[in-house]
Amino acid sequence: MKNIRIAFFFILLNISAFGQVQNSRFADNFDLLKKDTLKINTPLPELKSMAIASDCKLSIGGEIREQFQYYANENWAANGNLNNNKVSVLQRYALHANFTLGKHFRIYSEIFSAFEDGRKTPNRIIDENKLDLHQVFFDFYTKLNENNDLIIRIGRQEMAYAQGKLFHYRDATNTRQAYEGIKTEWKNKHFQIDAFYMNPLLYKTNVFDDKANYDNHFYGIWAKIPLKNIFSSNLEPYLLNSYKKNAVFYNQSGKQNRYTFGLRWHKTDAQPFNFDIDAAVQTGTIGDNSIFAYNLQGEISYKLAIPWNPTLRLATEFVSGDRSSTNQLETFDVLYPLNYYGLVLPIVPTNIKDIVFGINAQPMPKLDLKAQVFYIMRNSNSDGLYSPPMGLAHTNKSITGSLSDKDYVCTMYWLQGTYNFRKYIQLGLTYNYVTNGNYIENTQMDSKETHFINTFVRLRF
Ligand SMILES: [Ca+2]
Repeated sequence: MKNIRIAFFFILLNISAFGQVQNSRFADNFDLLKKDTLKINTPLPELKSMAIASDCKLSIGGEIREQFQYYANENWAANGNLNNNKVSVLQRYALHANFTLGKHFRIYSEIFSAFEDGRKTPNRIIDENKLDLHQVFFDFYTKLNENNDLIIRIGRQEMAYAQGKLFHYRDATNTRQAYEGIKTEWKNKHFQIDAFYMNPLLYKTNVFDDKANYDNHFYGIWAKIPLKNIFSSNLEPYLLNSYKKNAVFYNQSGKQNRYTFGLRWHKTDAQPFNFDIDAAVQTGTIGDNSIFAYNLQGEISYKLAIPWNPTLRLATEFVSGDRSSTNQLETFDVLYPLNYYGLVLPIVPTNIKDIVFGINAQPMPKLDLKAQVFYIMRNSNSDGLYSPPMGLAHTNKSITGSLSDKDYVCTMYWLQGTYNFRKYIQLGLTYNYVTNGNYIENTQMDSKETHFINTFVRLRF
């Protein structure tokens, strides 16, 4: 099986394909051969915009990604270093078909296969999913009138908002996250308003065994309003409700009904100066108790007009954690986020205050270099750290059993290079070094600094 997979990979490496593709492949331009906006010559034009009948077209595409990962002291050497000095090989394959019927309908479907070899602690759902239907949805497009467009999307689908801090398809891990439900997008030149109701997918590692998780659901309204006269920025008010049948936090657990009221203001148009500010408040109930939590995030960046075009970036998060033994829960629920701190640090930004300094540069047009430093503190001593999407990751109790009074989690250094080869092949190398701060030393026996190397090659066609 392994040999077949590797042979399949090298055969496909020899096939030239497309580039400039979207991370969620359903957002690709499937009118490629009509409009040719991607300006890519492919030896496989027969896979794109195939005319099945009049006004009825089929496009096929996909992705192969191979990763090699190496850990020293994964998770600050928790679990007795089982995975030290092991190289983990992660492979994933995706194949999608986009079928458009006239101007009003399309069906998009994608199958997905992910494998891991080499870890001593294998079969993690973020690494393995042998074969499953990752997405299948139906789109209906219509014009409400001359200026207003409406899309209704029903089925299993990826979604992402606001840089993925609340909902994301989570690309860094070997498997990706999708949701099942219905979403509408109402667009005109003044705003876009999305409304959705979703169940997250509950993943299992075997063949065609993934199902919607009916114990958890969420619905919401997310608006995007361009403010052309104010730095060409965008305003995004959003309102969400999330229900979890059994939400688990360090100090409370139970049936949770949680509302999120948020406002994001950002300018991310690649001009020299950009910013992104997001503030959210959460209320609701868990068991018989009330919830009050908040999240403040800010980011500014500036691109210098000097050789290599470096962009300097400064970001911060201030996210509430549970404060004390009062009945109210103050832990912010990040819902279904991306891996904000990368693969090396499987924690989500809640009960966190951090500062991030980064620099990106392009020594040549196809090469992107990135260096970042994260300085991460715990916000409340009464609460621990949480893993994606929202599980228990690191205790609030010290080795001696009392609440830990330390709050410095770590400093993480992140070096990354990405090379885009012939538009459709991407090569990447990441190195992370994570210190063990006094909170980690205080709560985990024999904790050690973590090193992590990840290299990948990705082909998309
Ligand atoms: Ca499965």
